[in-house]
Amino acid sequence: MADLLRLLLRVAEKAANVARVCRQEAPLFQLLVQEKTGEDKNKKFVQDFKTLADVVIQEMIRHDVGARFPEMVGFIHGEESNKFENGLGESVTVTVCSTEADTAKLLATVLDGDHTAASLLAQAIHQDPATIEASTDGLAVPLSPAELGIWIDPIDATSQYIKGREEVLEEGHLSPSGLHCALVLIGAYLRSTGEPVMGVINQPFNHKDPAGGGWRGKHYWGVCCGSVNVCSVSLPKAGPEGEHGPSVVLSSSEKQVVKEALTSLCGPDRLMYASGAGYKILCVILGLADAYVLSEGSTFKWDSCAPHALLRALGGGVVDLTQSLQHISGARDHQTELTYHQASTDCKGANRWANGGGLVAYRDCSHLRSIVSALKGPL
Ligand code: 2IP
Ligand code: CA
Ligand code: CA
Repeated sequence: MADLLRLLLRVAEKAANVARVCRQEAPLFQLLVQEKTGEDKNKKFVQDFKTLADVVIQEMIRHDVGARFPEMVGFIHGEESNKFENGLGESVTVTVCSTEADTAKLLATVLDGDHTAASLLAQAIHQDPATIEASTDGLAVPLSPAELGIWIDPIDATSQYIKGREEVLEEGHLSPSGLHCALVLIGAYLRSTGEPVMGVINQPFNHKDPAGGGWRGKHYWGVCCGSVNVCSVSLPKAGPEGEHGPSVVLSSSEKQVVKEALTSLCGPDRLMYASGAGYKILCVILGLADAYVLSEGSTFKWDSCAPHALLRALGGGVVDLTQSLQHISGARDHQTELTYHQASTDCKGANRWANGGGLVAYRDCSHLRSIVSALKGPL
């Protein structure tokens, strides 16, 4: 199944190209950032284009994975629906066609006849990405495609992607907002148990090419199944024991009680804020924070599946916060780890796939335990 990993790395890179093209090519960029002015139809059209970038990327990934592994067709899910309504109120199903010309033709119907924009998008979708550097040689993954399902978030942290603030990243530091928070997330899980087993994260806007060639990305991957635990990120060295509590990253919209309880545990300097659910879990993977705590059910299976697989490969995980709070302290168990195969039957629409109980993403179980006990009283 190392073939699947290589394919996911390739399609994630293609997705990153599409995300970059939408910002680099003037006709697409204008659609992306256009202010919502004018009549209602225009407002809706611009809003739709933002979603279209996501839909197109998701369909491209679904198409490429399904073409190579037909056993997975029907089990490749994502955030977006491919049913799309254009500015004229017509319903169009966005798919990737067998030729670039056909894809361009279909996209033009969604883009209200804007052939330039449609051709640029189709070109990026049908282009082969540059070869991905990933040392997957010799990696044997004991899984078959018929056992797996996939969750795709074509662009996580869309608001940061649209705003497009450029940040120069400092090695070893978390940068709270900006283009670098936008990530392509593709995770694979076991259909039988819902465990996340393989994940690919592509960060399309990691740094600017010093030679002026535009944005360059970065990718990360991990596999965790049976005795195979491999991650492209090596575990950062643990800090000096006992001196501090864990460092924790939160959403800026986190509840005050949670901020207060964690300030007592961690100290005020060790609480950080960042945009993007995927980016916050990536910060934990990279050791820029020890944990990510979220008390609300505002993330979804497609946000956490891919980065969860990387954390598991590093010996950590992502648990349901509400369930963890109900558990007897000290007992480290896998029962509270998030799973990816079952919808919540008591919810409707996208919320069926929400991580409804909130979450804690962690690398080290001892941090998880101290965080859960610190939150037990206040929550
Ligand atoms: C969002 C995005 C947001 C996040 C939210 C996700 O996904 O990652 O940034 O909120 O939970 O669902 P926050 O930044 O407050 O953590 P998308 O951008 O794909 O809608
Ligand atoms: Ca998301
Ligand atoms: Ca998204």
